[in-house]
Amino acid sequence: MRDLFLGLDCSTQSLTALLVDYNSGKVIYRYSINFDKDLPHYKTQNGVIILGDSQVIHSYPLMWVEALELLIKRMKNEKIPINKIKAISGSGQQHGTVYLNSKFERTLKELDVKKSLASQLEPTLSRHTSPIWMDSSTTKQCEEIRKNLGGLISTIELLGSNTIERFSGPQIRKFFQEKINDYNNTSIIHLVSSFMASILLGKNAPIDHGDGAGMNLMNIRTKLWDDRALEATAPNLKEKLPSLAHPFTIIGKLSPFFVDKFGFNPDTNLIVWSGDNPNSLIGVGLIERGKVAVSLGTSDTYFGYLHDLYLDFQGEGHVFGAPTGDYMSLICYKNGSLARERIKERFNINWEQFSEILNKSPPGNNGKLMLPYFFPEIVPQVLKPQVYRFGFDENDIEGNVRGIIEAQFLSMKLHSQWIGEKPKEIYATGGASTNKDIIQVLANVFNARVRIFDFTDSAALGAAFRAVKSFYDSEKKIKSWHEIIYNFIDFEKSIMVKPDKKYIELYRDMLDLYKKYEEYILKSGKNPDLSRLGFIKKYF
Ligand code: ADP
Ligand code: XUL
Repeated sequence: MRDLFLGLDCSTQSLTALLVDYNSGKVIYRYSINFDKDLPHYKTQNGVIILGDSQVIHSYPLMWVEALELLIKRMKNEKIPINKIKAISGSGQQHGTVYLNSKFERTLKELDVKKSLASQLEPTLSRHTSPIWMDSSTTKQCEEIRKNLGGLISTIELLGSNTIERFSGPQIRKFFQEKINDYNNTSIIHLVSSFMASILLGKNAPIDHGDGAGMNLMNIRTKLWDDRALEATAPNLKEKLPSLAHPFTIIGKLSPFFVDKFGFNPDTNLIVWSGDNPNSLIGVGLIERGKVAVSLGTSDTYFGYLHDLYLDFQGEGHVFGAPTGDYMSLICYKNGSLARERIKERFNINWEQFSEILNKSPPGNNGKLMLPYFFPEIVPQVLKPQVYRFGFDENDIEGNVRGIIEAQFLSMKLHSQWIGEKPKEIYATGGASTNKDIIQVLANVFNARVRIFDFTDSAALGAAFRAVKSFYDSEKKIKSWHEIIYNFIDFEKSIMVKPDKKYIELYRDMLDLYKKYEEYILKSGKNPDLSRLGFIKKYF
């Protein structure tokens, strides 16, 4: 008898399923629904819609629901043994909020197998779109909440993060201020993760501590909703939020809708969902200190396992709950894959050509340097997008290709210093981690080895690992994280990209230069052009 587990990941651009077989330690099925391509009637671009200006970015909860039904339908049509699945867990893009009215839970309990999920759930939404992590339109609300909580330091002490534009609390406050009637008609506010879990469960599912920490509403120490934060955000908010749960909680059995319509086993367990970054932490096997992961997905993130709570009082970094019950640190960039794609599209090249061009230019880019704010940026905070180029222009193909990659990793190195530990090894994941040439620049800038895996779906894999762990623990066949991770991930087989020691000093100097340009542009610092000329003289 095979023990199968399903990990789902509802990310910015796609919904992915990984079916894993614990006994063979293998992923036996992968399927992904791309929102733009497979559900074109929502007219999303890269899974999102831009409302008004570049700061208001939403997506459609019904699109995620339709994707879920489509995905499971395809699994059934392909005769995947879904009746053998023991447990399911999932992952969602973090921070996004879904607003539902009083019909939601009743509708979930009475779902009709003859009708589609989306058509039945449409009347239960009190807001048809969801603000997602790319939205940066809540600066006013962030300031109001922060002030109410006693300023930057006390906010970070309480919540593990500063108030941040994309986080759920400020987004909820904006909705309450701008659409008071719709807010009052909202009975429950879910995260993407708990919304998707609720549909599978057939009733409201809790939010886990990993994703809950990305809301500006959860006390980072007690891991409970914080009354002061709730009050500073919107009235009667506590009654509109699901409960909070440990990341290994079994939340119930799969809803009869999925059992009757698709043939799942009625005994299929559901494990609480979490955010994509906490899931990825476990999905790449990060359960110890000294190593960090860099995820190059729609967002670029840099994160690591924390045994103890460790806060960034500068306010750029975040602390979330980790799937192990400990903590994780994280910084997140909006100018990730989509910014790299801007350069790729500008010169009409594919990723192979992008790599070739990257390799033609030398490390240090002949002293050409970019500040890559194609979109509003999170770290450092840049609300009005603008790309700054020093020593080259937008028509210089080599300058731009190397310029963006070096800028992204230099910024990551600069802004991750609060975490304290210098990583000896970096685990790379996400769509762009398949690109070895991009990864070589990461290794050189950080002067660290980078491990590339033969899978990039670390969030879905992490969700499957959490399903494995919770299921076996509940059956008293306890398995350690180490055992589960090593059962599936063959670390020997992963590719190791080594830093080229020739460039240690060059990138140290370039980091200094990058910092000066950031200060020059963002904090009206001194113009560092002379230092850049010195850099060119020294290395080129
Ligand atoms: P998410 O999970 O956030 O939706 P993924 O981790 O699936 O995103 O990553 C998708 C991104 O990966 C695409 O937007 C694309 O830019 C990038 N990508 C895919 N292949 C390559 C490649 N060979 N080189 C660089 N980037 C790539
Ligand atoms: C993390 C963040 C993004 C999203 C989407 O704080 O905003 O990484 O989780 O991937």
